[in-house]
Parts: sequence; structure tokens; C-alpha cells
Amino acid sequence: MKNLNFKQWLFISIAFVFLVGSCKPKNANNTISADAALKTYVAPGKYDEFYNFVSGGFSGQMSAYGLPSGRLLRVIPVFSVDPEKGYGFSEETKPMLNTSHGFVPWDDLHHVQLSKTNGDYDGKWVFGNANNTPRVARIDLKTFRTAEIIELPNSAGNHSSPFLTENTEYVVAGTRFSVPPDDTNGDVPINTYKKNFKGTLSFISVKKEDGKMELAFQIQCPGFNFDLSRAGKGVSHGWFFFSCYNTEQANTLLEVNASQKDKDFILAVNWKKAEEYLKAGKGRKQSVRYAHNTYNENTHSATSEIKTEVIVLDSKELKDLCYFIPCPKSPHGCDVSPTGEYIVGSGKLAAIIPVFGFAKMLKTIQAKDFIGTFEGIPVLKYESVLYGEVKKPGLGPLHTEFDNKGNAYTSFFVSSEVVKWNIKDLKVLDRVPTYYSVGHLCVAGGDTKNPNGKYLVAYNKITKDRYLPTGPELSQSAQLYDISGDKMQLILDFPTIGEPHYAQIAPADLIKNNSTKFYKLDENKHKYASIGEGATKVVREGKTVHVYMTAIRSHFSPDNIEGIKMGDDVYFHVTNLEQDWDVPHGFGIKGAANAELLIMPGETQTLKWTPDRVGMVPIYCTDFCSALHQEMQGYVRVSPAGSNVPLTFSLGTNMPKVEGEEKGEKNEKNKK
Ligand code: K7E
Ligand code: CUA
Repeated sequence: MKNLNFKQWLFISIAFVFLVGSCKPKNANNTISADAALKTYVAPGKYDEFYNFVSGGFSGQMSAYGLPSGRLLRVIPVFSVDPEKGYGFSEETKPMLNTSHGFVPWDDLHHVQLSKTNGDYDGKWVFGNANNTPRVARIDLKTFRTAEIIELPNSAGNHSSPFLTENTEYVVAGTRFSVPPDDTNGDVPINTYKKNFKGTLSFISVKKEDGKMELAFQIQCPGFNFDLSRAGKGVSHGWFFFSCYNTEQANTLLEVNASQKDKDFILAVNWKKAEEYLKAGKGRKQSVRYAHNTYNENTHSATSEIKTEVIVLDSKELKDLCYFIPCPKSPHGCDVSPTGEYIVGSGKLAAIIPVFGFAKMLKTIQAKDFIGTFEGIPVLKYESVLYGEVKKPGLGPLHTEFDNKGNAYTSFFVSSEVVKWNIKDLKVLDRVPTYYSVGHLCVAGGDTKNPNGKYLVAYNKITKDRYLPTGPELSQSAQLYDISGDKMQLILDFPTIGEPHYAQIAPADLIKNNSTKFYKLDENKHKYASIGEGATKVVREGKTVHVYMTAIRSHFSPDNIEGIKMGDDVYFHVTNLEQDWDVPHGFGIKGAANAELLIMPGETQTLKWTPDRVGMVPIYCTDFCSALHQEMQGYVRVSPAGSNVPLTFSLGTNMPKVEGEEKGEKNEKNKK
């Protein structure tokens, strides 16, 4: 079959929408065989075999599921505020969402990447990208918490991210939108795209010991849309591959104008060469502004730093750094086989899947077998780099992953299926429908050097008729397939949070035993921590009041506070004194323009509250922590601005007056 032109493609797409709209695939309800339930059944009290880390899309978060059960284990707040956990609401976590634009409470997380050593998952961290305000986050798998977020200058729409090299040397991030560089005047006509807009690839280095990220360098490229990327591995270690679309460089109606060319590009980047250029001082120092936010587990606080410089390498001037491989047609996924020998391009509008050979690419470069240059970058001859094409695979290929038996699995959005094919002979071996319109898929260990195989999950964009109706918006969903045999077998549907894009599956054994159980109180270096109830107090500094508070089953200390006045800003610094697994206490205060705190054992978190009226304000623990959880409460008295009610605080001593006792109020701090 020849490549479809745009009109043909449009016709097929429309025909498809009609089909899906009017009838569902045959046997949609009968595709589950009788043994599926056994294959996904994880008995109560038993652990799943795998963790599945799933992007939350427009929820901005990441979630962790157990496989094969499909049970949701945790939603990890990353780029969006989460009132459930106080993320982005507590004073300690607000700096995590700081950017050069100020506090940004939301983002769009598309891709997850587990850290790797020697090309296999090492269970230390999982990275996620922010697609809106370009950022990369690192989540610590000891705590399942976001530990670091770095913003990316010269970027807009951080889509081809956060893909990483086989030893997590770098996390890369290619900009989806090309834009005028940050140090130029961006106030230019939009139709000067070709002249003024640039694409930027960011290389973030990751420190082996603690995962600390630094923006090592950027490569300035022609103004395209960079879509996805993968690092080379094994034989191709040292290279990175990025899919590019809109090589037409259109700035309007991309739907049509960026679908003109028969072939777009995969950009091959020699990052070892980039390191040489960097060492040789070939980079240009550019003034920029970006935030770098880090969470410190000892102070239980995040800090945000604005950085002002980045080193940029120019792809036009620096030879042997970048090469273009022509790829049909508007490529989306760009995936590298376990050995690193093959690079699979997936043209959204293509009717074949091109598979490129890494060795052939090197030969083509050596022989200077170019068909020209694009903005100074050599364009390699398609036929010379091509290993072969998968013929008639399906419609709208998006993403490919690999198993441990030499097979590849590609998702097809338009024809709504997963297709299994052999990497060596490129023969299609099996196909199964998805319900419906699959985006990403993932295989257990599917982007490593040694995939686990066994399971494949398809992440679907449309779930019409798969679940009970829930109003106009239906859940997005995942479908689990057993791929251990010759034929793929659908064994489970499970709904997901937000919109799942990419996900990864790692063996539970890699991660589960490293889990932090609680924070040690004697390592708590929070400035406002109260280590023990004896350390609790309330301190006024002008119009700011600091409440040093503790929580332990089942009371706060103090739980009676008087002398707060209108015009005060009150900071409740709550330290959870528990030293046991899974005993959080919560903290809520009536009328606070804020969320609760959810404080883990040994941790201190701060809720800022500005009283808005005179009167009595209750506080309470929001997490059912003991039989007397409902008793875990207290009162804060708010008086008028000029009032002379003294600042007092107590626990257990502020009892009603007995008749005959001296007049006047008396509050005493409870000394323990
Ligand atoms: Cu959903 Cu990776 Cu943003 Cu493809 S992307 S589907
Ligand atoms: Cu502490 Cu409920």
C-alpha cells in the first residue's frame, strides 16, 4: 500500500468515526475468555506482581496501579495542587510549583520514565513531564513523592520528554512548540515562524547518588514540532532520536498545513559529541530565567531557586551533532528496540511502519549519503537508513514497545487495535482490538534492554459503552492483555485518573522493599518543628502568629488558642509525633482559604490561615487515626483587631470556672 495522501486519510478517518459511532466491534462483550478472571485475580491481602506508573494527562498527576489486578494504589501529586494531601497548599510544598511565571497550580503530564541502570529499571525514581509550562519532575520511589521539579527555558509544550539514557545520564526534553528563543524579542508577527522560531532540546543531567537534576545544556534546532523521543541503548548508546512533525514550518491550520509533506523527520542526536563540544567551549551562554525546585526530606520543605543561565549548542554550526532521517508521515512515536539496533518510527498518517537500522544509519553518515541539508543539518537518504517496512500493519500507528522474545507491539489509534510484529522479519503476527482508540501502550519493561514481557496495557482515549454512564464525561481507561502466549489475550478493563498517556510497568520487587515507612522525628530539621508536646507554643511577631503544634493519637497540642486578632496571619506548624507506619494526622480549619494538611509521622507541615471574621473557629483532624479520632479537635478564638484578649494556648487545662473562684479569664499552658 502506498502512503495515503491527506484526503484519503481524512476519508478513512471519517469512515472510521462513523463506524465506531454506529456500531461496536463484533463480539465486544465476548472477547474475555473464561480464564481471564483467574489471570487478574489477586487475592485479598496479596500483593500485585508489578507496579504500573501511569501519567495523569490533564490532571497533572501520576498514578500507581498494581498489575495484574488493576487496583489503584496511589495518586502522586506532581504538577497540580492536590487538596487531599495539601500538596501546593502547605507552605512547605508551594515552592514546588513555582516557575518563572510565578505559582502555577496545574499542568498536563504525558510521559513517565523509570530511572535506569545498564538499560534496565533500577527502581529509584520515576520522571514525568509538564506539557504546558515546560517542566520535568523527579519522583522518589522511596516516598512516592515529588522530590524535584526543573523548568525549561526556550521551550513551550514540553512533549518529547522526559525520556532518558540507559544509565540515567540525561533526561531529555524536546519542545513541542517552537518559539523565538527567550533572549530574543518574541513580539514578532506569527507568520515569521520560519525566520524567528526555534526548536530546543534540553539535556538534564541526573546525579547518580541522589538524583539531583541540572540543566546541563540545550541544542538549538530548526523550528519544528518535536513530538517524542527515545535514547539509543546498547549499540546505539550515545545517540538520541526525536520525532519531528510540522517540518513544513506552518504556523496556522496545522491539521492541513503540517500534513503536506510525504515525509517528516526523525532527528538523530549524537549526545556524546555534544559533550565534546561542551568541553571544548563551543556552547553559547544564554541569559534565561527558569525555576529549579527541590524538596528536602529533613527540613520537610521545598525551596525554589530562579536560575539565569543556560549553555546552548547550535545544531546548524556544530558538525556531526545532528542528522535528519526522513520518516513518513507526521511521525508520533519513535521507539528503540531492546538491543538498540532498530529505531521504529510511527507516522500518524502513514500506512506502513518504517524500521531504521542503527548500523545502516552510521554507514549512511560515513558515506555522506545525503539527499541535502535542512538548516545546516544533513538529511540522510531514507532508503539507505531503512532496515525495512512493516506492511499493512493498520491505520494511524502511534507507539511501539517490545517483549522479551523479539516482538514489537504497536498501537493504532485510527483502526483501534494493538498489532504484534516480529522485529527481525517485520511480519505481522497478531492483532487485537482495543475499546477504543488506543493512544500509548506499554509492555512490562518494554523500553528496557531486558523486557519482562508477560503483560501489555493499552491506554484508550474513548470508552463509550465500556463502563456505567457517568454523565457527559466518561472515564478514560486501560486494558490489560496477557502477551505470554502467541496470541494476545484481553484480560481486564480498568478506569484511570485524568487522561493516561504513557505508562511504565516495573516488577514490584524492585520497589516495594525500599518504601519509607515514616520519617524519623530526631532527623526532623524543620525550622518550626515541635519535637514533643513540651516544645509547643504560640508566638506573636507583630501581625504574624506562629503556632508550634503537635499531633498524636488523639489530640492536638495546643487545642485551645485565644488572642488571635483580625488582621493576623496565622501559621499552624503541625508536627506529627507518631513513629509508626501509616499513621497520618490531618489538619483542617473552618473557613480557611486553603486545603487541609495531611502530615505523615515525623513530619512537619504548615497551613497558613487569615481569619476573616470575629468568633470561634474549630480545628480538627481529617484522617481517621484512632477510635477517638472524632475527639481530635480544638478551638481558636478570634477577637477584633484592637482587642486586648491576651495570647494564650493550652491543652487540657482551660477548664470552666468553679463558682466562687476569682473573676477573670485564666489560661495556662499545659506543661508536660
Ligand atoms: Cu498521548 Cu505521548 Cu502526549 Cu501519544 S502522546 S497518545
Ligand atoms: Cu488524628 Cu484523626
